[in-house]
Amino acid sequence: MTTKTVLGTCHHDCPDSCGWIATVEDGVAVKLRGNPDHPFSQGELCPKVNHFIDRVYSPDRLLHPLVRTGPKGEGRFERTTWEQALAVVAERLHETKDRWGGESILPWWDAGTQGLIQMSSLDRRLFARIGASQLTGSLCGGTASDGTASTYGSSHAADPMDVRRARFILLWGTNTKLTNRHLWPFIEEARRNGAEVVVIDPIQTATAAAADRHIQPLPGTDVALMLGMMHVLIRDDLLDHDYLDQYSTGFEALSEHVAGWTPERAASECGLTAEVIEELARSYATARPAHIRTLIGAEHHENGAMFFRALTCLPVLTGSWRDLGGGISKSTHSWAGANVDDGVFDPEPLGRERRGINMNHLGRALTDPSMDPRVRALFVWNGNPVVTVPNASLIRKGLERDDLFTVVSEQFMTDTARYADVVFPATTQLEQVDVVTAWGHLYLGWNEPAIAPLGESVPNTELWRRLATALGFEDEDLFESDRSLIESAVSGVDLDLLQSKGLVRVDVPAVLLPYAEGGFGTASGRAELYSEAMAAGGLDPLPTYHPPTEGPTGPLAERYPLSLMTPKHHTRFLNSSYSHLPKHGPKENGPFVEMDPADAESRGISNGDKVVVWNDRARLTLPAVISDRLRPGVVSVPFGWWSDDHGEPMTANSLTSDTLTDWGGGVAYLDTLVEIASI
Ligand SMILES: Nc1nc2c(c(=O)[nH]1)N[C@H]1C(S)=C(S)[C@@H](COP(=O)(O)OP(=O)(O)OC[C@H]3O[C@@H](n4cnc5c(=O)[nH]c(N)nc54)[C@H](O)[C@@H]3O)O[C@H]1N2
Ligand SMILES: Nc1nc2c(c(=O)[nH]1)N[C@H]1C(S)=C(S)[C@@H](COP(=O)(O)OP(=O)(O)OC[C@H]3O[C@@H](n4cnc5c(=O)[nH]c(N)nc54)[C@H](O)[C@@H]3O)O[C@H]1N2
Ligand code: SF4
Ligand SMILES: [Mo]
Repeated sequence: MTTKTVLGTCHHDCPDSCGWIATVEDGVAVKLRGNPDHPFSQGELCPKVNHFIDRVYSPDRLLHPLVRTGPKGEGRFERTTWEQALAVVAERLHETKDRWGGESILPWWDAGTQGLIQMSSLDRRLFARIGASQLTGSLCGGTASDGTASTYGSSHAADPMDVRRARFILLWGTNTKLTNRHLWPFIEEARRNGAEVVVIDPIQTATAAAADRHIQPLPGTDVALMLGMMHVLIRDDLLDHDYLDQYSTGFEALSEHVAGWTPERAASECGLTAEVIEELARSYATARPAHIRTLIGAEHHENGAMFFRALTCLPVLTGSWRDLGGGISKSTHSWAGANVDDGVFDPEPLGRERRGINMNHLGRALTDPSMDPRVRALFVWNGNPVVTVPNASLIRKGLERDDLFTVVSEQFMTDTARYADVVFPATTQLEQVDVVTAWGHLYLGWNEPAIAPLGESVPNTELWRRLATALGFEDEDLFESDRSLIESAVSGVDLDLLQSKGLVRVDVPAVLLPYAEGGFGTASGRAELYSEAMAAGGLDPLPTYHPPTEGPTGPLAERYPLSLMTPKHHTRFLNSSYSHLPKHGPKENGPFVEMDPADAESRGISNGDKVVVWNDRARLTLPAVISDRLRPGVVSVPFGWWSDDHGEPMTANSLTSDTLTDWGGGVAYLDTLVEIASI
């Protein structure tokens, strides 16, 4: 028997990008454990990926190309050869392009793998050559980046690992213990040194329960809370005047602007008390270092970019960016740019703009008859939009269209793949080479394939090369090898060293103090509390609170009085991945609707009752769970579950709003209103 160990990196859309070690016996992966040399993940994986080998060898893995034999959505397919499947797809794409134009073809992908080359690389060139529509917007992270850049000129922020040096930690709209579990030990380290941990979240999450203080505002109202905090900081002169003078613009305008935002006014918007806001502002401004930690939870509101715009003003007012362990940490993705440039995958300019379609508007794009040209062919990989994208009922409706040709590359027969005309089998991270640029820490990870591809599955890059051949293209750049793609996108790193060690720190200073002495990426080089650029773009030049239109003060609230949260909830799910696997998502555990005792009582609902949750988009029948984790007027249906055994949709996203965020191209699925009744 031959045994070897292979270094890799988790590919999941998760901030932790853990290093792993696979043990392989006679070509079969038998064990997967965390790489103890990884400075961030420190030898641990997680309850999802501890069973990754079961996922790889699951009897449900798709191992051969399939063509549909039953109605769309029913999931009846038969096996075919690669040659035949490619021929069918190539013929249909040619026909579609000839008849309706290239823009009638839409590629849709997300970060099912966030590996550098397997997430998106050759596809960009191929779909440009076809002249297809371009996917724009972001389901995750774009709004947070753009909101931050409105104040700082880039989305650079602190090294999350420096949270360990903080004496005050504000976890604002992030559920660290669930979604970013390997950061928690660094928070605990700070705590042992006396740090106080405060969580601001409309839900009493596991993270909130573990904190010293939990502040529970109404969803989507944080900008008002921040304006109230700024009011207190300025009123009580808890400011770093020297920092403001040297490194910011617009302080006078901001002072005038927040003068009316008394803690009382902010408190009434947020459903808090003025004392809570006073106390929060004071503890934030007087403790040093004070570290704000956020990820993406709060971006999914109509005012999502404004959340980050306002948040980024706070450490400028207090000068907290001077301190190692201070400032704000969020996605570290922009730092990876020091060594990784995925722009090299972009196609040569075509000399004309291709139509852009926001990825969050998939349902609209598939159902809007006025679109010219209508979408006639759809390619999906690295995502399961029927479960994960808002207004999912509309997506289903679109995918049912007889005149739509759908191709899906997948590892499993997901709710989305069930609508495909042709399904291609995809490899997993154990079977493909990649480099992973983390967004939760500063380490690049190498992923060496540990085993040969199972069945006839192929990496996404190989699918694009095969498809390019089938379509009759000969351009060399469509056939670049995986190694060459990596070499062209990664610079300033010894790739052999990266491959042999499995990880390398990105080339940024060992002591990362991005804004200790200004250095902001704005036109003025300063943090822009008042932003000329925003004003020029027709947006508020100052941080401004706009309540959501689909919220308790909006026009729909009379019919639908309850705000619906649809959070990540399950330690064994990664978005919709794993919810179908036996060790991860026993169907009897969910989904459910969680509600406050007051909302339940006024509707005559008892714990465990079957209830219907509805709005104009959909109706879901779910068991009620009555708890004190929410507040009256706010209910929660956790997301991630596929449809039930009868094909009935169970995804929370059937109900969610696909209104876009204020800027940044994201989506406000957390501004959704519903009503609930027992049945
Ligand atoms: N176990 C597990 N881990 C995951 C994932 C998973 O599905 N499962 N998904 C991964 C992915 S793709 C991502 S992007 C990250 C996301 O990581 P996070 O951003 O930490 O995760 P979310 O759960 O989306 O949101 C965090 C919190 O924001 C809160 N929130 C929502 N609206 C508001 C608001 O208006 N104000 C405030 N203050 N808080 C609000 C939610 O209640 C939630 O508890 O997690 C990753 N990690
Ligand atoms: N209501 C609500 N909606 C949400 C969220 C929420 O918190 N609440 N979270 C949002 C967020 S932050 C995100 S990031 C999105 C995630 O949305 P999606 O990206 O759609 O997430 P997954 O459901 O994990 O789907 C990833 C799919 O990619 C496939 N895959 C993995 N690796 C590969 C590969 O190498 N090749 C191919 N071809 N396929 C592969 C997996 O099998 C899986 O089916 O969901 C968003 N939607
Ligand atoms: S899903 Fe996240 S926490 Fe789990 S192994 Fe992958 S990177 Fe680590
Ligand atoms: Mo995400």
